[in-house]
Amino acid sequence: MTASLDLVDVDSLLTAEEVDVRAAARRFADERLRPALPEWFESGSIPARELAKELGSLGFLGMHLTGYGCAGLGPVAYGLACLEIEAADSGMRSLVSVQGSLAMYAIWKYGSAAQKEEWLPRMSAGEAIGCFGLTEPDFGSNPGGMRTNARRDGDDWVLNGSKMWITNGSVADVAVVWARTDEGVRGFVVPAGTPGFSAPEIKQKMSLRASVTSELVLDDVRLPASAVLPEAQGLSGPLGCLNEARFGIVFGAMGAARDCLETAIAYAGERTVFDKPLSGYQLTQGKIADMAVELNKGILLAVHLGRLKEKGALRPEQVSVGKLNNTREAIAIARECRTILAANGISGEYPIMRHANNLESVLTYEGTSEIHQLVIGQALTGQNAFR
Ligand code: TGC
Ligand code: FAD
Repeated sequence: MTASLDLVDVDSLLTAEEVDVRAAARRFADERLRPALPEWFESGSIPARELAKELGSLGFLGMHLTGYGCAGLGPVAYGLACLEIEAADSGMRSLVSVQGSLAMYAIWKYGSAAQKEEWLPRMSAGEAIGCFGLTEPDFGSNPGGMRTNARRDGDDWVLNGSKMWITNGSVADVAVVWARTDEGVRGFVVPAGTPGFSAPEIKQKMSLRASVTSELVLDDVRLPASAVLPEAQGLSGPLGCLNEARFGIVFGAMGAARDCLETAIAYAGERTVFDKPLSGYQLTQGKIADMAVELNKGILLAVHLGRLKEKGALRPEQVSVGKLNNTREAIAIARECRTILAANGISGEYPIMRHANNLESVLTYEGTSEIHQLVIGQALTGQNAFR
């Protein structure tokens, strides 16, 4: 956060290492990502392979994991990197989250020694891209209903089904695919070239356009016994990965919000209406003050959850508090900032509408707001209201 927006001195809660990581991520976002994003968003295509290698060389892929070339940094450092990258674009943070917190984390946490050796060093370097296939066309919020199945055939597994809305799918070298088996839900490591596996890209997105989103099709995909993730059994496997990615979003969403607010404050200082700067009107200052208060509260919450995570004390419903609050407030901030820029607010010359559109996806993926309300509701009341 710039000094001027850091109203409550969140910086004083950070270590020198965390500040350094944040500065490196901000530099990359400002120099490499921000100038290119309007064009990537407009064309709906990104140089995913180049970006993965650059992010890998800077240590941003799987940066909170240990070993296999991963940086082994703490959760707050990881969160701050997500924040700075999402200040450029949520799609860029998605690339980082899906690679590090979903695909790599699944292999790191539940994989065999051979799976880890084969994939993690290349993935942390950005030489191999991963995706994470949980959602299906008919089962998003309720992944336990999944139809994708894996049956044993001798020593092999044979997978059939489809996954939907999968980030990085078409550019992935490896897919972590969750499937129903006789033993409950299991995870499988599927190399992209496996016969019967395809990943057509989803087009015509109005949100997260600077991100690859795909369907995964599994048509009699035959895999060796060694492809199953040995340490994941049941739905707690994929849901355990979601905790990691949701944590990154708690920080990331505040990056998109900060970028909108910085843009709006600068604009209001330059724009003259009725003979004086827009920033000199009480209505404008009321908006700016309210947004800055929510931004500071959101970042404080993110850092607090990060400190709990450092101690191994972060519970899933606490992650839900952060994901629910910070995505909801980020999209509210983006929309309010858009009003300050008025017509210019809808132009791609400014990042605000792009962030607002992206945040529609961020509000939905990694558990919709309603799902996080229900997780929190269940924790408070003891009643399961999902079904
Ligand atoms: P339920 O019966 O409650 O639980 C089944 C098993 O899972 C355990 N569990 C968890 N474990 C770890 N972390 C969590 N957060 C967990 N929540 C539940 C639970 O203890 C149980 O374990 P066991 O050993 O007893 O079997 O499951 P349910 O079917 O009632 O579902 C609960 C619900 C609705 C909260 C869950 O299904 C859910 O979170 N749904 C939302 C799905 C979702 O978030 N999908 C995201 C897909 S990935 C994505 O969007 C990537 S976006 C790209 C980017 O990040 O940029
Ligand atoms: P649904 O589950 O059909 O929900 C529809 C509506 O019903 C929502 O408002 C929801 O909150 C509400 N609802 C659902 N259940 C209840 C209930 N019990 N009570 C009240 N309301 C309820 N998934 C992956 O696996 N991997 C990825 O990499 C990935 N990347 C994505 C990228 C993008 C750009 C997007 C948009 C999505 C991505 N997803 C990914 C999918 C995402 O996780 C799902 O879209 C999300 O979980 C919601 O599922 P759904 O869209 O099927 O909505």
